[in-house]
Amino acid sequence: MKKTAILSILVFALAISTGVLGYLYSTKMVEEPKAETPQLPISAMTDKWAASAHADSSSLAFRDWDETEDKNVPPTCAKCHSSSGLKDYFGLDGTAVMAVDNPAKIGNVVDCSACHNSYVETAASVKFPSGMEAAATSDVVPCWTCHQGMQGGINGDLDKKIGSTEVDAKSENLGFVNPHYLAVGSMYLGSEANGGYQYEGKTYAGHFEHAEGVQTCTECHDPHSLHLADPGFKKCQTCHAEVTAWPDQQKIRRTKQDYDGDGDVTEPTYDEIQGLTEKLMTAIVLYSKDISKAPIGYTQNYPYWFADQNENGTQDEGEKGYKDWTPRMMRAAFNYKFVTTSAGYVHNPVYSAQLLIDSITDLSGGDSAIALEKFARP
Ligand code: HEC
Ligand code: HEC
Ligand code: HEC
Ligand code: HEC
Ligand code: HEC
Ligand SMILES: [Ca+2]
Ligand SMILES: [Ca+2]
Ligand SMILES: [Ca+2]
Repeated sequence: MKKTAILSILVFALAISTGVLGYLYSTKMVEEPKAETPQLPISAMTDKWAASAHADSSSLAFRDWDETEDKNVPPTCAKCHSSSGLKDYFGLDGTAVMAVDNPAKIGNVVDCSACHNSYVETAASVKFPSGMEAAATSDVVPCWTCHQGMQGGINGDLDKKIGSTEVDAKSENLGFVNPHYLAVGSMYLGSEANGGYQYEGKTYAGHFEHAEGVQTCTECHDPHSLHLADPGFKKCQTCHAEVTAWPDQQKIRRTKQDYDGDGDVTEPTYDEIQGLTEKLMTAIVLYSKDISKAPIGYTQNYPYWFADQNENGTQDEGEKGYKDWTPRMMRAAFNYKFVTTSAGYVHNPVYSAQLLIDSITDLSGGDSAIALEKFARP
């Protein structure tokens, strides 16, 4: 008896609450068109921004210089790790344009003035680390400027370091060249920014031609909260019915090709790229043992690549940064980090697949033990 009583109270309460909610919802729906009370856009934007990663002054991205002697963000880092550095780069402080001339204060986050300023209003292009310049609308100029990485695969330090070293030879001058983090602008633009290491003789996809309403950074990301722009995942659902919650974006598939060569042509594109990523890692490790004669391992934090002396895949005490690089390994390692730190599957799946497949193929040219599966290069 007691149980049924409780149950009926619950059902009753539920009925009332859904009724009330339904009522509120319907009046809101009815009233919405004539609601002329202006929202307070500035405070709404400020609240969203304050809860975002851009405002997180405790994040390592804004605190990495805490222990330095002069307690400053040096000019080479300030462009993306502080608003004042970006404004210096834009020439808004009276210094040269396209150059950071002064160090910035620590903890100066990505504030309103990074994106809302007179340079951004009129800018029509953005320069990338490869030296290439791409036409841009002003809303994405700040995004592309900070989310572009620090190295282009070609025309960058990578080829300079390699110089004339033979592809499978080790040399003391060689070392990991880091594309840096969240280089999503470069990923999105593909060969129009030359962000990845593009192999000679191959052609590469340009920017990801997606669909109307989801082409630009700010069409998909709310520039203040950084989350998916309203109406969130429902925006994806209009065209991708499989998206019914976050992170269902990872279930989307449109391509008919088996990028990772595992015979599965129904798995999500996320898994095609993930499959290639894993195969590239296997290839790099195999090559390091067979050709460099020193096993390598990867960790998401500095030094990223380490000498995995006991070959267990994790960095143990005493296992230092990797030193036995060959040019082939450097290119592959560069592309591995570039694709895995820029959510390649959603920002440019074709460019991602091309870079990963070409990296595995190149490594196999030096180590015949690396299996070349039936990758479908898009
Ligand atoms: C082109 C823009 C750009 C430049 C230049 C740049 N960074 Fe970054 N950096 C970023 C972005 C974007 C992130 C995003 C980090 C994240 O994942 O939280 C980042 C992340 C980091 C992080 C945090 C990594 C983590 O695990 O959260 C460190 C540390 C860092 N950068 C150091 C540096 C240093 C040191 C320099 C200068 C030598 C530098 N960066 C120059 C854009 C840049
Ligand atoms: C990372 C870049 C970025 C940052 C940081 C940023 N904004 Fe914005 N903001 C934008 C973009 C881009 C738009 C245009 C939005 C759109 O078109 O959807 C915008 C739009 C706005 C608007 C609406 C303007 C209009 O015409 O409707 C207001 C108000 C605003 N921002 C205030 C702020 C405030 C206040 C801050 C700091 C607390 C801030 N923004 C930080 C990029 C940024
Ligand atoms: C001044 C450089 C700068 C600008 C301009 C900038 N970003 Fe960022 N962004 C960063 C840094 C640095 C981080 C990492 C922050 C952290 O770790 O707290 C980041 C983080 C992010 C994240 C990750 C959020 C998360 O929760 O992990 C997204 C998404 C993002 N930015 C999108 C954008 C978009 C879209 C724009 C343009 C409207 C933009 N950013 C403009 C530097 C910038
Ligand atoms: C089609 C919509 C779409 C577009 C266009 C888009 N993004 Fe994203 N972005 C996403 C989604 C979805 C995620 C989350 C991916 C995941 O975690 O699976 C994401 C993730 C990110 C992240 C975090 C990556 C990480 O690994 O934490 C950053 C930074 C980012 N986007 C920046 C940008 C920038 C800058 C642009 C413009 C060059 C852009 N995005 C364009 C949908 C988009
Ligand atoms: C207006 C329709 C439309 C909307 C809205 C849309 N997409 Fe797409 N999406 C497409 C089309 C069409 C393709 C195939 C594009 C191509 O390959 O040329 C695609 C492809 C993709 C792919 C790559 C799949 C593959 O196999 O190559 C991903 C990932 C993706 N969309 C994510 C998203 C996300 C995340 C959102 C929401 C933020 C979104 N889409 C919103 C139409 C849309
Ligand atoms: Ca300057
Ligand atoms: Ca597959
Ligand atoms: Ca180990």
